[in-house]
Amino acid sequence: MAAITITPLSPCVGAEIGNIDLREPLSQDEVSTLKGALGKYCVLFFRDQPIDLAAHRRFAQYFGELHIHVGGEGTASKPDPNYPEARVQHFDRNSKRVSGEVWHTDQSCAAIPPMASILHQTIIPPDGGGDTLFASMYAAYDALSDRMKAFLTGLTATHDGNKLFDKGTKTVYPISSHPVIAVHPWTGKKLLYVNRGQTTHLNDIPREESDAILGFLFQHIENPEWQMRFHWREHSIAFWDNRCAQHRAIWDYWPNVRSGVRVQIKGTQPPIPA
Ligand SMILES: O=C(O)CCC(=O)C(=O)O
Ligand SMILES: [Fe+2]
Repeated sequence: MAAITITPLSPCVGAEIGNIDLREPLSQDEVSTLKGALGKYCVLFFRDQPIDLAAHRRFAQYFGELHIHVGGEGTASKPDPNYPEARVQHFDRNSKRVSGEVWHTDQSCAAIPPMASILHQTIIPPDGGGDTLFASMYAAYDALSDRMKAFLTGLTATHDGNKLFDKGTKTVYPISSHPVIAVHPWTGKKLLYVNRGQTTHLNDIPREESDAILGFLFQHIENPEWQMRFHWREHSIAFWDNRCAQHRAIWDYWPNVRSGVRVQIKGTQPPIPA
């Protein structure tokens, strides 16, 4: 079979992978090409991949162990009854909310957040809705002024699952501190590591300063210059690097159905300070 192809979809983030069949095992060469592309483009997309859960799990396991969601009962997605590390993300007329409607990094409240997420959509709304936005945190960091980069370097921030997940459940959500500027362990590139979904405050500075700076950073992260919008088709897959990408789901398709399955890959270490 011809070598896999990598086609960038925007200048800063996202690439489509071609010449690959995820129903079949991958070669070591293919896996290392995908790893290189993931760290570089932050999110990889695959089209027309009608995989079952076994192939989905096998694909994820080329990159690490499978991760179990730390959100417990407080999430819009639900665990697969047989494989708790797989989450069913089914939304329809009866849904009160969907997963990921605010810009975020998946489970940054965890001491070791998941390294990556792999989402496979099986039912797509008929009206063209249900896109997902992705943003590059490398580009968001690079665009800061040298003064702001210097100020943020060495700071840590608190990430609290209570900010994002449902209140009033029995689940005790994690709370962790992570560097505001982190280094990607594969590429060595610096990135901005705070997110609207879970970051509550910058540590060791007054709350007023923290609120103002985080307010600026959240807005900065959401600048369309370093984001892209992915339009799903049936059996599309998005594989995002949860260290250098943030994402946001768009719920513009109610009362239509959108249905997918996601597995996540465990992180191997906490975010590395720059
Ligand atoms: O449904 C989507 O487009 C993404 C939802 C989300 O935030 C996630 O799967 O982590
Ligand atoms: Fe998410």
